[in-house]
Amino acid sequence: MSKLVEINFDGIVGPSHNYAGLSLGNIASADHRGEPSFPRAAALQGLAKMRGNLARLGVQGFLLPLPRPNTPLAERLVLDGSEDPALRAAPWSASSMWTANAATVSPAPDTADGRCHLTPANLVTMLHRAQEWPDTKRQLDLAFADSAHFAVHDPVPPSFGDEGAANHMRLCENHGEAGVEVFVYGRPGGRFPARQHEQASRLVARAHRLDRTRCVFVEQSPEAIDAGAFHNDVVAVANGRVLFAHEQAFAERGRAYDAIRAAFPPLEVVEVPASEVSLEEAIRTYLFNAQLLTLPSGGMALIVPEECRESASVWQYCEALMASNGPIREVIPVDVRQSMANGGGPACLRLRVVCDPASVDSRFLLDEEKADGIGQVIAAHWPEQIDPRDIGRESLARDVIAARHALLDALDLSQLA
Ligand code: SUG
Repeated sequence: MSKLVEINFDGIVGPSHNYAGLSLGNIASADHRGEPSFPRAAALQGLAKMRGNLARLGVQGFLLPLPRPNTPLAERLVLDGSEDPALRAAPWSASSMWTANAATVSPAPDTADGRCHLTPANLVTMLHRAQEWPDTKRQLDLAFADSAHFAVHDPVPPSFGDEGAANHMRLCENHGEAGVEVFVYGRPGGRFPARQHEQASRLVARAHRLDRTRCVFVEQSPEAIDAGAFHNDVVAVANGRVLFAHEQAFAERGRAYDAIRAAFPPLEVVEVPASEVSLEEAIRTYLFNAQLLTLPSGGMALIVPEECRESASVWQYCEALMASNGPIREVIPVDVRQSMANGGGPACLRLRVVCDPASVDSRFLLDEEKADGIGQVIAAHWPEQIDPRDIGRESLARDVIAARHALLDALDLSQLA
């Protein structure tokens, strides 16, 4: 029997979590710009989500916050107080919490050499995110060090923007069997940046040595990007045979579904019509930025943000979905409001890796006891509140660095300091 299972590696929200409004095209980030943030609450919300999924699935991983403030970047930016506050905030960003953007992952059954391939995302479209990959790669190199099972690549070279798993979906009969990988790219020219470049997607597929007949390249709809769906995972999510997508997720949707079905005939599309949930409401509530999980019982559950339950149209749709005979039988809201206010829902906060848990460095795998320990470190060390005016202050820098070090110590991962 295959030992391959899907493990969700959630990003632990870092102690510098703040609302600096750095992401053009991400409406939540722009709307909350300048507001105080609550890093401790944010990290505890993320931890509670992890605990819920650990209980549901029996397995859960995590990745650590990256070193912030990023002093070498701050030095290169020659920050002297005269600069734009957005520039000052970039080295402080806790954006690595959204591990769906950490890498693109092709599980072993999909690749020519039978190893799981990971390519860290270069995230070159935005400065605060482009700084992530070297530290992300260090962490992936450690967590997935077993080269009999994993290959960790270098990122795609600039200027081809790569946003990782947020623009990648996988369809399969079972997680441990060969799947079909769907890469979703954007075309530039709209009012917001199209962050995923087609050539980046194609390069990743080649580097991972995927079977060409089991890869599909699909264009994200320009209207979705213009409405604020800066990543495909804001308007679509896949799991097993199921593609759950908004009607306006893809450019030429009929052709997109046909191309996916040609590579993966058992495809089941659960499409949400705009007449039931508008694109704007889908983006505001992040209905599609959900974790679509196969439960041990075999059924699927959709882990959605609490914001979905508060929206009349979205919740009405979810209730009908649960009552239907379709593949998604449960919709479970979770509170990740601190992350949501920066445009990161339940799906942004996790990187899916299909692998044998025994092949992963166990320091990156969660159990109840470790969750308690992480919770204690967060409660004791994470700042309760950050006012954007505090960004850049020496005393806050000291607190943020010390908080991260306390976590690394508790997890025996001081080598990432
Ligand atoms: O890249 N927000 C992130 C949100 C990433 C969501 N990820 C996925 N959809 N997979 C982004 O836009 C906001 C940071 C700020 O404004 O300070 C930010 O980077």
